[in-house]
Amino acid sequence: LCSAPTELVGGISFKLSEEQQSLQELARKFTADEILPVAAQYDVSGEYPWPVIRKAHSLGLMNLSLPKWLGGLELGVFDDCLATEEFSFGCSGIQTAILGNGLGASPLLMFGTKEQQKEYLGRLIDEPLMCAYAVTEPGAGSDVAGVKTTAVRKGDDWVINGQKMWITNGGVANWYFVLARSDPDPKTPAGKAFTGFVVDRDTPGVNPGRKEDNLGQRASDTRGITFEDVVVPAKNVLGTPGMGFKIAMGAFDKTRAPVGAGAVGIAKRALHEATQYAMQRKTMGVPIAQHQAVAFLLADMAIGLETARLAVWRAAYEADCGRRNTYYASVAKAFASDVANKSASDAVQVFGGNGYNKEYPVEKLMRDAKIFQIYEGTSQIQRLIISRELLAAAMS
Ligand code: CS8
Ligand code: FAD
Repeated sequence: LCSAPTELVGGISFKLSEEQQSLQELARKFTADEILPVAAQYDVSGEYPWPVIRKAHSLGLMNLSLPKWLGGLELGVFDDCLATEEFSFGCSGIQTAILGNGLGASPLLMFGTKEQQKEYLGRLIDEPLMCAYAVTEPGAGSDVAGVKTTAVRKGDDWVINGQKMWITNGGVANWYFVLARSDPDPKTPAGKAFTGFVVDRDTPGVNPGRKEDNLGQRASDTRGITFEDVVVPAKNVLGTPGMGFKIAMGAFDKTRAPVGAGAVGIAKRALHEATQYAMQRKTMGVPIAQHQAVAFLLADMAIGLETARLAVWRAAYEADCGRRNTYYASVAKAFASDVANKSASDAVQVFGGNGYNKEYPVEKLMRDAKIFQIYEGTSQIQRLIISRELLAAAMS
């Protein structure tokens, strides 16, 4: 599936297809009508934004990549990025809750059997249900190969024991993708030592903890989850036993561009708010936008926004063309995250004292932006991946 612009084969085009323009407009209208008006309220209450999720589901704005044979839209990573940027403009916490389903579903989309897809992805289409991707543990975040949760084969079943941490949608998910070590031999390489499972939330022994009290993206539900003698049928193994690490990595290739798009949404909002404010606020007899020092802050925010979006689009395009996009996905995710953080911080600067206050929207952007440099692989890990890919290509 290649849903990116294709009319200039061999050249380059920034023209969205009619379908992509419609999706972008729908997501933009949904953000204006349903997300922006409630973003501050969810930031304060920390409640899960179920009404927004249900509305998004009813309008077909959730689970965009699910296949047509299940009743989905079968859209590409590029399309997902278009919608995600819009949602994040309104509230990146609500956007993360929505995109969390994309990450949870990604291993099943790539490696699930028809039966697994029908049972678990089909549910997401039928009802506004959430799923989650449970890989990180208290002792293993950047180092996925350090995952300690175990899976032991017992007859036709597997028994999972361990603890996951920082799981988005952890308390509201209907099912989880879970990565566990299935080969206890420490000498077995990561690429063969782990198995990926789909685990129903209501399986005995699955226990989500309390909602974590995070700095930003407070509408998103983040939890630890314990797995205590959780019995999972062998039919819930994704791919084959031992493939789990590669499945977990493959999912990131699809989702790091959309996560970057979420960061672009913050950068766009920061520029929007800062520009509006700079044209109204006066000092020394003129709007502050007329002070070059302030205007250049806006210009730098614009440079970041435009270039980060290009990096995200490139990474998404590569994925939709069926090429391994690990390098581009990490470039996009790392760059867009840094841009979002600089832009949000600069927006606070443009607002002066008001920027530091909760009566104005930009302090939330600064709190929300930080997580983009941490989740879905930290900025350091993206650079590790980029440098490894770069050097491997140079040596080949
Ligand atoms: O550990 C890896 C890594 O990616 N770490 C970062 C972890 C991370 O990103 N966590 C995010 C958790 S999810 C989250 O935060 C959700 S955010 C909110 C949700 C809402 C928004 C969506 C690493 C550091 C890159 C690699 O670690 P190593 O242990 O050094 O492994 P490698 O030697 O590189 O690889 C081992 C084998 O795996 C194969 N591999 C590696 N990358 C890939 C990809 N696709 C397929 N296969 C892959 N991308 C690699 O080739 C090795 O296989 P061999 O057969 O041994 O050669
Ligand atoms: P560590 O790995 O302990 O890293 C600590 C610091 O050391 C970081 O700055 C890191 O960059 C640096 N560092 C570590 N190793 C290296 C290295 N080799 N080279 C250079 N620097 C290094 N996980 C999921 O599985 N599913 C989710 O849905 C999910 N959602 C999340 C939502 C939120 C709000 C948060 C906070 C986290 C979420 N995570 C999720 C986990 C997230 O992916 C991890 O927090 C992240 O990958 C970092 O892992 P860590 O917290 O263990 O930090």
